[in-house]
Amino acid sequence: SMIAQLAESRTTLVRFMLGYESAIDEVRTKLAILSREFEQAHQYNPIEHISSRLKTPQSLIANARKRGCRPDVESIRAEILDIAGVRVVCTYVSDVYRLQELVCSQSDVRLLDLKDYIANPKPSGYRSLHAIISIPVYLSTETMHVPVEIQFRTIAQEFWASLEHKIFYKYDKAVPDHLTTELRRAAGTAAELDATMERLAAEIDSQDPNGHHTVTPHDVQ
Ligand code: 0O2
Repeated sequence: SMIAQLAESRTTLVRFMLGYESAIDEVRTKLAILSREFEQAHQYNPIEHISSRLKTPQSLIANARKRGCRPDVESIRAEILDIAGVRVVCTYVSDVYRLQELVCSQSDVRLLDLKDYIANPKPSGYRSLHAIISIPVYLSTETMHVPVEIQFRTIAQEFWASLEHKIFYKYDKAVPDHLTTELRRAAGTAAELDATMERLAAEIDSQDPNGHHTVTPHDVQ
C-alpha cells in the first residue's frame, strides 16, 4: 500500500515525524517566551491561546495524492508544508501582525511564505494571517530544517473559522447557498467587531497614565 511505501521502514517514518513534532515544540516555546515577556513588561498578554496539530501519516498520503505529489518521504517533505501546524489566537488584529513579525524576525526562523487573508479575505469570508516558516531542529547527527505553518488570528476570526469548518464538513463540502452567503456576511460582522474592539482598546489605553496596555479580557473585572 501507499502507507507501506511512505514507511519505507518504520524507523524512517518515525524519524520523519520526529522532526515535525519537535518543530511544533520549538514554535510553542518561542510563543510561550514572548507571552511571558509581554505579561511581565506590560501586564498584558496578546495571546489568548495556542493550539497545534501534526498531520497523521494517513492524511499525508491523502494530501499527497490530492496534490499529485509522489508518496515518498522526500517528495512529501518538499511539497507539503503544513505537516506541522500551530495556531495562535490573539486578542486584537494589531496583535496578530505584531506576533507574526516577532516570531518571523527571530534569527533562526526563515520565512518561506506569508499569506495575509485579513487584508485579502478568502471568498468564503475566511480571515487569518498564515506564515510558513522553516526552523532548525538539532538532532544528534544532523540539523533538520523543518517547515511549520503558523496561523495567526483573532478570537472573533477563530470563532467564525471553527463554525465554518464544522458546517463545511457537516455538509461534506456542499454547503447550501444561503449558508455560504450568511457565513460570508457573519465574517464581515466579525471583522467589524474586531475593528470596534481595537478602537475602544486604543482609546482606553491612551488614557492610561502609566502608558500600560491593559485592556485584555483577563483584566476586565
Ligand atoms: P484543515 O481541515 O483546517 O486542516 P488552498 O487550499 O489552495 O485554498 P492552501 O495554499 O493549501 O490554500 O493553504 P491556505 O489557503 O494557506 O490555507 C490552509 C488552511 O487554512 C486550511 O487547512 C484551514 O485550516 C485554513 N483555511 C483556509 N481557508 C479556510 C476557510 O475558508 N475556512 C476555514 N474554516 N479555514 C480555512 P486545511 O488543511 O485546508 O484544512
